[in-house]
Amino acid sequence: MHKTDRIFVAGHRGMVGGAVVRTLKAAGYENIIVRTHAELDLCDPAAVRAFYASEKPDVAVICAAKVGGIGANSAGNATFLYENSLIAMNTVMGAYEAGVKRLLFLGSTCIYPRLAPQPIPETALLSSPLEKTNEGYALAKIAGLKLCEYLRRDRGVCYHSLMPTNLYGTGDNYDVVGGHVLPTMIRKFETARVNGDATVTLWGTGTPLREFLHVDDLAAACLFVLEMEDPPDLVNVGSGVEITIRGLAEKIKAATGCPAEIVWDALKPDGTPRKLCDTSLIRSLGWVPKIDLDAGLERTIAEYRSSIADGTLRK
Ligand code: GFB
Repeated sequence: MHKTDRIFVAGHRGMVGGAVVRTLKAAGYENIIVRTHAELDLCDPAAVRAFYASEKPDVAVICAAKVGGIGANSAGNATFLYENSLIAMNTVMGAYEAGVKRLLFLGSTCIYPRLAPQPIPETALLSSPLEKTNEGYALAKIAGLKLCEYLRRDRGVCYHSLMPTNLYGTGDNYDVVGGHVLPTMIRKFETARVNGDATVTLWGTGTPLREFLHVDDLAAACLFVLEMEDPPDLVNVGSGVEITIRGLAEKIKAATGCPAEIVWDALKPDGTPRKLCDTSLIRSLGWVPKIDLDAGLERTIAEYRSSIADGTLRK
């Protein structure tokens, strides 16, 4: 990738796309092309084809997706499968048809089987059944990464994928129904602290294990693989550190200074019991994460408080 390349970042208004744009610019890549949803509907193949034909990017980074936490996914598998399949097929095949030579496709470690070996190596893909709560999303992401793999193998373009673990950070979605666990917990504990509530209700049993990565670390990993001449087809990105959901709740309760008691609603789903990705491949290539969970949480809580104060919270 060259500093003068025209780089299309799909999904720049999302948490991941926003971080990728910031990171590319900070590294001296100024020629970045973005489109809002209103300007370009990525589910519309003709619109995406016309966009690529007129803009002719050299590189595409596909961060756009319909995303959500366990609540949104389990209630909306049909939509998650449909929209994410369309976005993946249109952005990847559209790029290929327009002669884009380089493309990075982003997915999620929920592409791996529910009971994959832990930590989960890239080779666990398609080795056994998926977690049901997010099967639709996972299938769409698997289709996208496979399309990249086939185009690279059969047609000689450098299309490759990164699979990040559970992400959090700047620009996250704080919707308590559809959001992911970490921003939701920040919002729940902060709201309880401000309102003086006696309890905070969280979902499931608190026993599942998750791994969290700050989105700026992911963006650095994106730049790292984009600057490689011959990156592997599929690479995991994670912090390598896991924590129980109960442990995360205790951490956020302490970091927000919220005295409320935690109540677990076991009628809500736990999802996959454990999801720690094996990051030995990306580490062997030379990438390491820089933001540990305590530092990342401190920063994210401060950003949450300032976005509440200035009315810019995404929810
Ligand atoms: O982050 P999360 O929504 O999704 O939930 P997944 C992680 C865990 O946190 C589950 C528990 O065990 C939840 O039961 N949890 C506890 C809560 N309290 C809450 C709460 O208030 N809100 C939420 N949302 N969870 C998603 C997938 O899976 O992860 C996506 O559905 C994607 O496809 C994403 O892969 C990264 O980690 O289970």
